[in-house]
Amino acid sequence: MNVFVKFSASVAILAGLATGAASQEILLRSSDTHPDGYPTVEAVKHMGELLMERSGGRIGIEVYHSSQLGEEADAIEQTRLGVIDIIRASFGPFNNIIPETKVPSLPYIFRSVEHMRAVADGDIGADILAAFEPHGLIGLAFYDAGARSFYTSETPVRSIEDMAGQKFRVMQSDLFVDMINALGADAVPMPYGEVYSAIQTGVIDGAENNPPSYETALHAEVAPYYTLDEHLIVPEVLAISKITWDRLSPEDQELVRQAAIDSVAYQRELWDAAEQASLEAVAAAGSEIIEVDKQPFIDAMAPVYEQYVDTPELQELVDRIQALEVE
Ligand code: GTR
Repeated sequence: MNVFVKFSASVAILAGLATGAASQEILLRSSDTHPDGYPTVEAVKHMGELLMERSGGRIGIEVYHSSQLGEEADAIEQTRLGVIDIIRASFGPFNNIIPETKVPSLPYIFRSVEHMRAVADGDIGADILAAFEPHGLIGLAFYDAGARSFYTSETPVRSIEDMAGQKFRVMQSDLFVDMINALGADAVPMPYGEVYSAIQTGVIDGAENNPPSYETALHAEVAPYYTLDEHLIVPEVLAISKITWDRLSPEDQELVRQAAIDSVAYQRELWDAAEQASLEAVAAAGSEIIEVDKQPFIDAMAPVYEQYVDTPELQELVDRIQALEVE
């Protein structure tokens, strides 16, 4: 089947065009779990504008935000199958599928957001993105997601001891389940969209995420204690289905890849502003922002590294990341 026919059909439907005027156009469907206006959603829209401009109006992106195309783990599968063209997701839900994605998902692997950005922008980032291809996806770029911290509904976490016996939602990744176990708590993997009501009904005691997610998913309403332990600086990834990719000409592939790369600076700019604003907004709305001694959390992670850095290749990636000096 000629892909351009498929794409032009969706263009015609989405744009309400009755004629074949749009028959040369390619409209890529992109999935994001976050609401409209969130930095990742806006950055992919920006990528779409760059593509439109550079392709003379031939290639565009339609961003489906708020999990309209399904929760993250399902949307990843749909992208591997070519039903969705582009997925913007955390590295976390890829962990059980693509071994290399476990490395940027390890707790405290990055010393800072600057360290993560330096890894993302260099050879190590390129090697991690290249690891997507055998799994039906082409990794295009890293986006920022700041640092994730724990939040709870009833019992604030003021030290690692307060983790004991509490149930935390994690993304669907075995690594995160064992990370929670290593901290003395219980993990409940579940889709992002179910977290609010799971906390509200007491199925779980809390979750973990970065401040903009904590704010925009309204988790702050039901879990007002936010502990700045910053256990994960797990980045986001932007990936395109290999099925879609293989249907593009080499020239169009280059346009798509470059537009993705060029959207990173915009995403970071939006991210930096959103992170601080979210912390201030949730604090103003009544959340308690708790400073905590991170060292016991860092120390507790050794078994997670032992279990999940389980091949010489993954160990080498860890070593390269740890050895990378940042100005
Ligand atoms: C957010 C991330 C989402 C999603 C979500 C989650 O920080 O941007 O892609 O992974 O966390 O916890 O499910």
